[in-house]
Amino acid sequence: ADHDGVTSDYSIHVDSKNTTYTNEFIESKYIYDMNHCEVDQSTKRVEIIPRKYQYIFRTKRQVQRTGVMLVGWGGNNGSTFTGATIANRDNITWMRKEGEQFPNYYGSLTQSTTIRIGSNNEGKEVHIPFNTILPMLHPNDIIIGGWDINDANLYESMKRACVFDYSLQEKLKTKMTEFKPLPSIYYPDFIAANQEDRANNLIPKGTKQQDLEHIRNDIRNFKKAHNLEKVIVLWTANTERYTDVRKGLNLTGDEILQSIAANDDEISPSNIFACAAILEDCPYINGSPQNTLVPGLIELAEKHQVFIGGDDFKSGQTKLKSVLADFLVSAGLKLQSIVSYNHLGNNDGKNLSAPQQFRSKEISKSNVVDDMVGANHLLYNKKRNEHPDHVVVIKYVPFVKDSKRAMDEYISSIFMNGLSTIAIHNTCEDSLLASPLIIDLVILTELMTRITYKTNDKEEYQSFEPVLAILSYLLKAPLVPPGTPVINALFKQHRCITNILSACAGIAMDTDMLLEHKTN
Ligand code: NAI
Ligand code: DG6
Repeated sequence: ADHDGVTSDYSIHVDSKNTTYTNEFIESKYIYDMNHCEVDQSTKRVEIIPRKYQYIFRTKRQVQRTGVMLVGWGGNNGSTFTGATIANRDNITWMRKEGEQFPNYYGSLTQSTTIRIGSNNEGKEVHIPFNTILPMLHPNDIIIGGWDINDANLYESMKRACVFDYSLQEKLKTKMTEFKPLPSIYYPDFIAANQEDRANNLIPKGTKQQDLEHIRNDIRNFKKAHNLEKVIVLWTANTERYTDVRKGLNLTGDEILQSIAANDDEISPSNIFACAAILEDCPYINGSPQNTLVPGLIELAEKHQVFIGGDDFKSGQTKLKSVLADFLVSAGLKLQSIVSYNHLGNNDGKNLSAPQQFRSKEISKSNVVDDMVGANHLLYNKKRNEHPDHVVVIKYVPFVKDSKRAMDEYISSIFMNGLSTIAIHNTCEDSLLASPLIIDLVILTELMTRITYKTNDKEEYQSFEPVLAILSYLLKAPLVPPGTPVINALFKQHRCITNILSACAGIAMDTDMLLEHKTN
């Protein structure tokens, strides 16, 4: 009764001199208040100097005709994302023993969440759908394509994934059969040896330079064939092992281009895809944990002003971890031990049963509490480099297929040295958690390509920094511009997105103070 919600067929209009609407743009003047701090260790005093920065944000109103090219299209995520998008677009319903089922976009930040925007005359809170804050691409309109080293069409992939109910698979059969992944690049050294029998859909064997040209050509063809204004390339293929990062190989843009030209063994398939995307002016998103986006590729993206984002979709266990750890540490409880165990039986689990690929995942799953621990020096002694124990276990159990089991134990020291142990068990189809993230990553990345800003000292509007840290909410090991802080705490990441979009729309951001209800 205390809420007033609107649906996605509403639009918003901001009645303020700081927000202007033209046919082409939404323009918003925004004052960014920031505390500059000077810490004097000798006098133990923190001097806080409030500073104000003026920004003008400009958002193009016209959404671009956008395609996504998935690397690993025939995998569980690729087929689930594709089938779900078709089911939603065509309003396909299906039967299961509980009765008729309707498609939805649950789990998608852009499609299934709301933002509190203010209050109405009766003091009721007004919530708007996330995707009405600024003009956004609709998932039903995303044109989907991509590559896979396996030649199965998308119907066969969907069947193999065992994610959707049988009757939904049958209803999607005609459309999904039409989709066939393009042949891809396979360098066996990078994914688990147990994937070899899938590799039957490969581009002709040549040099890595030829592979790069081939993929660039695929992107150009896809863009032209579908008359697209924007193509986003997103890696949802198998987790690769880490590549070396060293001088001469991939520390600069020139080095990585030279290493590709020299056919260097340490250039991975994902390096080639990222490089091809950047050179084709297409944003590249890494949904897996490997270190594709080496310094040389970041430099290349900066040079070409193309957005990149990564790493590793953040779906269930890690999302919860980044909430729970934040809650415990923010409550003044000293989180001492986290043990995260998973077993799953899909092809991802099979690939991760190999040590080097597991190691990539272990790294991305392990660093997710560092910022919360680092922010509380009262609980964790910085000089002693105190940090909770953190162990990650993943086991492959074919029988459970895509239905992943995740068990976590959190032990914290509490008041007067008591202990609190929290144990969590989650069972859930992994790909049904990951696929909505693909939707959000595409929609938010497309939106970011339409936003520019200007500060007082600049003449020209410019794009945001090419490394899209704003996508951190959706990714386990957020890639951020060199030298900038990594934020893992989930609700800080959430506020970062909603506040930046609010600023661009010219809406005062939600401070949660609700002063109107606390003052006379
Ligand atoms: P999957 O194993 O079902 O699909 C991967 C697909 O990539 C396969 O069809 C495989 O043939 C293909 N592939 C491998 N190398 C390729 C290459 N060089 N070029 C083109 N295709 C290639 O895996 P799934 O479950 O779809 O996951 C995909 C990735 O997303 C994995 O790295 C996984 O760790 C990551 N991920 C998955 C999450 C989930 O909840 N499902 C969450 C977080 C990350
Ligand atoms: C088992 O850990 C397989 C992985 O690919 C995960 O399922 C995936 O990375 C999701 O992990 P999380 O921690 O975001 O739920």
